[in-house]
Amino acid sequence: MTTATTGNVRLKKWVTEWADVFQPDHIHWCDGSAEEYEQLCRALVDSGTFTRLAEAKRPNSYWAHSDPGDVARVEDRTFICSTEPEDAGPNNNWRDPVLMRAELNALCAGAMRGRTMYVVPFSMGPLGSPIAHIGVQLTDSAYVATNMRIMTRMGQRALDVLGDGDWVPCVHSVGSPIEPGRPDSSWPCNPDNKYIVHFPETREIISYGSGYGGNALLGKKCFALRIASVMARDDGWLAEHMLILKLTSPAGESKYIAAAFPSACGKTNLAMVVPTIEGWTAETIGDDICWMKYGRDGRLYAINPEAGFFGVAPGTGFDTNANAMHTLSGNSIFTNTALTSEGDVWWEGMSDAKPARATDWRGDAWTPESENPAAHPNARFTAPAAQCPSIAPEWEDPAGVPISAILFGGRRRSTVPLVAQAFDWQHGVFLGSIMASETTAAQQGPVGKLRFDPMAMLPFCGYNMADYFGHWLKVGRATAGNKLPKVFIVNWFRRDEAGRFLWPGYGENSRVLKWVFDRVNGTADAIETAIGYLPTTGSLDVAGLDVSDADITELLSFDAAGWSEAIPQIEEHYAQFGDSMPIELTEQLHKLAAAL
Ligand code: TSX
Ligand code: MN
Repeated sequence: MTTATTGNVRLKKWVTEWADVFQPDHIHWCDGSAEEYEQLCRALVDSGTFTRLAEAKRPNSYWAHSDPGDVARVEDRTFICSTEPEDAGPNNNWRDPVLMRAELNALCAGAMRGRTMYVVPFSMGPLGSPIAHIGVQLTDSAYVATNMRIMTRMGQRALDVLGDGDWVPCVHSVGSPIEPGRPDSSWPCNPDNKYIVHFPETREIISYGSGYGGNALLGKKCFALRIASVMARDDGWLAEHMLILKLTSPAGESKYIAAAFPSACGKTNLAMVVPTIEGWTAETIGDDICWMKYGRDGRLYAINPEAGFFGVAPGTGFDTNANAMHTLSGNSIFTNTALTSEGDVWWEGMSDAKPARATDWRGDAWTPESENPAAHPNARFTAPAAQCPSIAPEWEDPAGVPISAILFGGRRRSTVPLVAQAFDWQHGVFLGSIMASETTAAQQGPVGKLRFDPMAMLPFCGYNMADYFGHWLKVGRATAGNKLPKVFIVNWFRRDEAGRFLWPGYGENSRVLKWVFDRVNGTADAIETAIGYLPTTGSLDVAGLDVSDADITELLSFDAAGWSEAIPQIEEHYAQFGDSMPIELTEQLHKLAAAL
């Protein structure tokens, strides 16, 4: 196989040291070439991990299904190992870094026996961008190496950018050495002994026991959010769980919008939205992560640190997200979807027509009469962002794109209006810090209680969330107020008493984006309420929209009673952070309570 080379002495030493611990049979430095990708895929087909899809259906694409015990991120096995527990905060599982290192060293000893250790150099962000950062992942999973090639700029070109510089060390093992003479499993992992560990002070990641997504593709949640949030805190920038989209008006003016949503709110759908309103276009920069640094002009410039989409498949179809469907028409990897008898993939929500016969995500025979879903609810596609029809031409601009607006979205059946604008940055940080979704029967615990997910970062902030709020406030003080993005809250999920959605969502969300665009330009009307500026009925474009006036009024109403009810829950949410909570935010809460 072709191999990458580097003159980085420290990198070579680090690789040798870990090879001594893991004791792999072989070491392979990934160069990121197409030939290498093909060979890795062929090896994965031979080991039973990959099934190649029918070339006529989905060229150069593969289907994989995981161990049923390794299908999602494991938050209870995710650790932040700062020296002081207070630096991890109540939002993280803290472990002593010295003890954790000892525990991991014991686990990792010989863990790659019988396997190849892949050295995967990668850039998070366009190569050489001043907003980008380099990582190097060691992994004994060829599945991970192939996914990393889609999700990042991987291989020799990342090493060339690294030169003699610094990288974020990412160490990964599936924790399943091959005993001599024993066959390998098609999805090696260690389902009962997973560790997703972050050392924020030394900016290191060690992941053990899982081969799945966010646990194993370490550039994504572990590096680009948890470790990067710490780097951003220390160096004055923002690493956020946000999509980035470009919105262009009929007059040809473009603005860039970043938006944070908790999981299951349709972030990827919004990133690829097709506007319903005449003359407006939306293009995609990123669907999950946004790194923002100040430019010379005092504005925040954003990049998408990723090069692909690792999206939830179920619910993705031509009716809900046509751009995503086109993106994954080839050169993609599918994990825990169903495999049809015709050699294509399928999942619930992909099409109304179900395949007559399929293999479900567990590898069992499936028909439409089967009781279980064909795809796992967390089934994923891994697809190159460059294949997205709505990708903006400047998505790889090393300078990034200037952000004009930041949206914080939640899934709220009541209280939160369709859209509101924060009074200023500080108030915007307050609204982001109280983002929440109502609990449903799908979650454990009582139904209808607020589950807070500040800035959609609860599982991804690598340090104390109260300090993170403080950092957001500090970032806002670093430039002139008029250079900062305007902050908004949005909620596509308001319902009436009968449980009917009041807002059609999807492409119609472009009407909300238009109001945001016009507010940034100062051309849309609003009325001031206790929670921010709400659109006047005339200022939201509802022309040709099949929603009753009563529903629009309800969507844009200020629900004083609902907000009053939420205040004690917000107080409880803030109280968990104790004295670390920034005074500015508790003052914002007092002000809101008083105004109600
Ligand atoms: O992604 C969604 N978006 C954003 C789209 C750009 N979803 C799916 C969320 C789960 C991943 C939505 N669901 C959205 C939305 O705006 N809105 C809703 C709620 C909804 C669901 C079905 C309808 C309407 C709203 N159906 C009809 O009105 C017929
Ligand atoms: Mn995400």
